Amino acid sequence: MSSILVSLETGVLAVTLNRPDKLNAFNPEMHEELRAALEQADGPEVRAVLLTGAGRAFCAGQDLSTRKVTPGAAPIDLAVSLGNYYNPLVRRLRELPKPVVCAVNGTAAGAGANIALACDLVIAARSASFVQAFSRIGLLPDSGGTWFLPRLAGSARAMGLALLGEKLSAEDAAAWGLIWKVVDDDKLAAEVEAVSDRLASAATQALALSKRALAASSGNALATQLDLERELQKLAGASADGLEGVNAFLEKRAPRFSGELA
Ligand code: T3D
Repeated sequence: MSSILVSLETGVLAVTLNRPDKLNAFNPEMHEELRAALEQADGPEVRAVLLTGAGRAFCAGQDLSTRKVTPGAAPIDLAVSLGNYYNPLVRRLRELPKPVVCAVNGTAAGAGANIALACDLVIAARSASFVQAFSRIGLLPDSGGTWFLPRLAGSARAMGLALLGEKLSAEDAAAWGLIWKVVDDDKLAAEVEAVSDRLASAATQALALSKRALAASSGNALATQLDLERELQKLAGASADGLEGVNAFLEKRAPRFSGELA
């Protein structure tokens, strides 16, 4: 059985983590398959990505059954795992010039929680939860957790989540600004499909430029960010979709965006 399911429909590349009996915990095979699936997102036929999990969890982070060390043996070098797998995955999600929607269908724990937070629009089922499980097993948050949490939730809440490793409900995650929204469990599939379809018919380049500008903002002074907006808006305004958007508005009709990246 493949540990990643992939389908492409109406411009949306749907990627499902598919190790439900392991709560979709990551092993090297799942990392490799996910990497390959996300490579498909480079094609012009893909205009949005939807990431979710099969079964009752979104993802329980690293598969800990591969991490048992016998007493006296050399420890596993976790820097290798982060360098080969988790860090490139988070960077890929952040740098992909297409919107990534994450449908958090259940528990998101450890790296699973932070991979969800790395996505652009996170929509969670009401029964879902987020667990920075790392401290419980003697680790610190990775996969961008120490970067995302203080920026999204503020440093006090970031510290509490990281040090205590307590379960945060989807509703609190939304109230704390960690995610876009929470919906009833039976509405999740329809909601994420509607949002993904909407993004897949939007002006893809403008969305990519928005991602780029927002990503740069946390390291920029306002003056630098204003300069960046000026440069990027020049590109957006000169693009086919930029022209189509304004023309459609003036002609009082719905825009037909091509989604071309340049
Ligand atoms: O190592 C590196 O490469 C470095 C990178 C690390 C990144 C990380 O993600 S480190 C953090 C790893 N993840 C965790 O520590 C989470 C561990 N899991 C849990 O805390 C809980 O299972 C959950 C909060 C996710 C869910 O709790 P609950 O009560 O809903 O389910 P459960 O009963 O605990 O788990 C159900 C089964 O899934 C159970 O197996 P069993 O008893 O039915 O055979 C459990 O052992 C298994 N499971 C859950 N998480 C993992 C896992 N098996 C392997 N790895 C897991 N991460």
